[in-house]
Amino acid sequence: MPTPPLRMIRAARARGLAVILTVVAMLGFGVTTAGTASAASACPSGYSCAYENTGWHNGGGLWAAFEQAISRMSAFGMDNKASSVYNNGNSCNARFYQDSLYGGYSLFVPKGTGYSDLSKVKMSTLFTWNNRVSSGQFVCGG
Ligand SMILES: [Ca+2]
Repeated sequence: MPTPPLRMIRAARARGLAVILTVVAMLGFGVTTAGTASAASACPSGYSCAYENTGWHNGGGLWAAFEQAISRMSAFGMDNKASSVYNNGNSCNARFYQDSLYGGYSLFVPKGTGYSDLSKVKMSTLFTWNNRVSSGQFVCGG
Protein backbone atom coordinates (compact mmCIF):
# COMPACT_ATOMS: atom_id res chain seq x y z
CA MET A 1 0.00 0.00 0.00
CA PRO A 2 1.54 3.34 -0.98
CA THR A 3 2.44 5.88 1.61
CA PRO A 4 -0.23 8.57 1.86
CA PRO A 5 1.19 11.69 0.21
CA LEU A 6 0.01 14.27 2.67
CA ARG A 7 -1.86 13.34 5.75
CA MET A 8 -3.99 10.81 7.48
CA ILE A 9 -7.02 11.38 9.58
CA ARG A 10 -8.86 9.09 11.90
CA ALA A 11 -12.60 9.25 11.95
CA ALA A 12 -15.52 7.17 12.99
CA ARG A 13 -17.62 5.76 10.20
CA ALA A 14 -21.37 5.88 10.29
CA ARG A 15 -21.48 2.28 11.45
CA GLY A 16 -19.38 3.20 14.44
CA LEU A 17 -16.27 1.38 13.34
CA ALA A 18 -13.07 3.29 13.82
CA VAL A 19 -11.07 3.19 10.67
CA ILE A 20 -8.05 4.99 9.42
CA LEU A 21 -8.96 7.16 6.54
CA THR A 22 -6.16 7.91 4.21
CA VAL A 23 -6.81 11.00 2.25
CA VAL A 24 -4.99 13.52 0.23
CA ALA A 25 -6.20 16.85 -0.93
CA MET A 26 -4.11 19.30 -2.77
CA LEU A 27 -4.19 22.16 -5.16
CA GLY A 28 -3.41 21.28 -8.72
CA PHE A 29 -0.17 23.15 -9.02
CA GLY A 30 2.90 21.03 -8.75
CA VAL A 31 1.10 18.05 -10.17
CA THR A 32 2.31 17.14 -13.60
CA THR A 33 0.80 14.81 -16.11
CA ALA A 34 2.37 13.35 -19.20
CA GLY A 35 0.52 15.17 -21.91
CA THR A 36 -3.20 15.00 -22.20
CA ALA A 37 -3.62 11.52 -23.60
CA SER A 38 -5.00 10.16 -20.35
CA ALA A 39 -6.49 12.81 -18.12
CA ALA A 40 -7.81 10.16 -15.79
CA SER A 41 -4.27 9.13 -14.96
CA ALA A 42 -4.09 12.21 -12.76
CA CYS A 43 -5.92 10.10 -10.18
CA PRO A 44 -3.19 8.09 -8.45
CA SER A 45 -3.28 4.33 -8.80
CA GLY A 46 -5.17 2.82 -5.90
CA TYR A 47 -7.16 5.97 -5.21
CA SER A 48 -10.52 7.41 -6.07
CA CYS A 49 -10.59 11.10 -6.88
CA ALA A 50 -13.04 13.97 -6.90
CA TYR A 51 -12.24 17.05 -8.95
CA GLU A 52 -13.53 20.57 -8.74
CA ASN A 53 -13.38 20.78 -12.53
CA THR A 54 -14.87 18.62 -15.24
CA GLY A 55 -12.74 16.18 -17.21
CA TRP A 56 -10.74 14.97 -14.20
CA HIS A 57 -8.36 17.88 -14.64
CA ASN A 58 -6.61 18.93 -11.51
CA GLY A 59 -4.57 21.72 -13.05
CA GLY A 60 -5.84 24.94 -11.56
CA GLY A 61 -8.57 23.25 -9.58
CA LEU A 62 -9.00 21.65 -6.23
CA TRP A 63 -9.19 17.91 -5.96
CA ALA A 64 -9.26 15.24 -3.29
CA ALA A 65 -8.23 11.60 -3.40
CA PHE A 66 -8.83 8.74 -1.02
CA GLU A 67 -7.32 5.31 -0.62
CA GLN A 68 -10.13 4.08 1.62
CA ALA A 69 -12.65 6.83 2.24
CA ILE A 70 -13.30 10.48 2.87
CA SER A 71 -16.12 10.93 5.36
CA ARG A 72 -16.29 14.69 4.92
CA MET A 73 -15.19 16.40 1.73
CA SER A 74 -15.53 19.64 3.70
CA ALA A 75 -12.30 18.78 5.51
CA PHE A 76 -10.49 19.30 2.22
CA GLY A 77 -12.40 22.24 0.85
CA MET A 78 -14.26 19.98 -1.55
CA ASP A 79 -17.75 19.85 -0.04
CA ASN A 80 -20.35 20.18 -2.79
CA LYS A 81 -17.68 21.12 -5.30
CA ALA A 82 -16.89 18.01 -7.34
CA SER A 83 -17.69 18.20 -11.05
CA SER A 84 -15.94 14.97 -12.03
CA VAL A 85 -14.94 11.78 -10.25
CA TYR A 86 -12.74 8.83 -11.07
CA ASN A 87 -12.12 5.44 -9.48
CA ASN A 88 -8.53 4.41 -10.13
CA GLY A 89 -8.62 1.78 -7.43
CA ASN A 90 -6.88 -1.54 -7.76
CA SER A 91 -9.61 -3.92 -6.69
CA CYS A 92 -12.81 -2.27 -5.52
CA ASN A 93 -15.71 -0.23 -6.80
CA ALA A 94 -16.46 3.11 -5.20
CA ARG A 95 -19.39 5.21 -4.13
CA PHE A 96 -19.68 8.95 -3.77
CA TYR A 97 -22.40 10.36 -1.53
CA GLN A 98 -24.71 13.34 -1.40
CA ASP A 99 -24.11 13.83 2.32
CA SER A 100 -21.11 13.56 4.61
CA LEU A 101 -20.63 10.27 6.47
CA TYR A 102 -21.86 8.34 3.43
CA GLY A 103 -25.46 9.53 3.59
CA GLY A 104 -28.16 10.45 1.12
CA TYR A 105 -28.07 9.46 -2.52
CA SER A 106 -24.99 7.58 -3.67
CA LEU A 107 -23.24 7.42 -7.03
CA PHE A 108 -21.75 4.06 -7.93
CA VAL A 109 -18.42 4.26 -9.75
CA PRO A 110 -17.01 0.91 -10.88
CA LYS A 111 -13.29 0.31 -10.69
CA GLY A 112 -11.39 1.88 -13.57
CA THR A 113 -14.19 4.21 -14.57
CA GLY A 114 -15.40 7.70 -13.81
CA TYR A 115 -17.75 10.50 -14.73
CA SER A 116 -16.06 13.37 -16.53
CA ASP A 117 -19.00 15.76 -16.12
CA LEU A 118 -21.29 15.30 -13.14
CA SER A 119 -23.69 17.93 -14.49
CA LYS A 120 -24.78 15.20 -16.91
CA VAL A 121 -25.34 12.57 -14.25
CA LYS A 122 -28.75 12.53 -12.62
CA MET A 123 -28.96 12.21 -8.86
CA SER A 124 -32.73 12.46 -8.86
CA THR A 125 -35.46 13.81 -11.09
CA LEU A 126 -34.64 17.33 -9.94
CA PHE A 127 -30.88 17.36 -9.46
CA THR A 128 -27.63 16.24 -11.00
CA TRP A 129 -24.52 15.19 -9.11
CA ASN A 130 -22.65 18.36 -9.99
CA ASN A 131 -21.43 20.18 -6.87
CA ARG A 132 -23.21 17.76 -4.52
CA VAL A 133 -20.62 15.18 -3.48
CA SER A 134 -19.92 15.33 0.26
CA SER A 135 -18.21 11.98 0.98
CA GLY A 136 -16.89 8.90 -0.74
CA GLN A 137 -15.55 5.44 -0.08
CA PHE A 138 -14.47 2.24 -1.70
CA VAL A 139 -17.10 -0.48 -1.50
CA CYS A 140 -15.40 -3.83 -1.82
CA GLY A 141 -17.73 -6.59 -2.84
CA GLY A 142 -20.73 -4.33 -3.23
CA1 LIG B 1 -23.65 17.34 -0.63
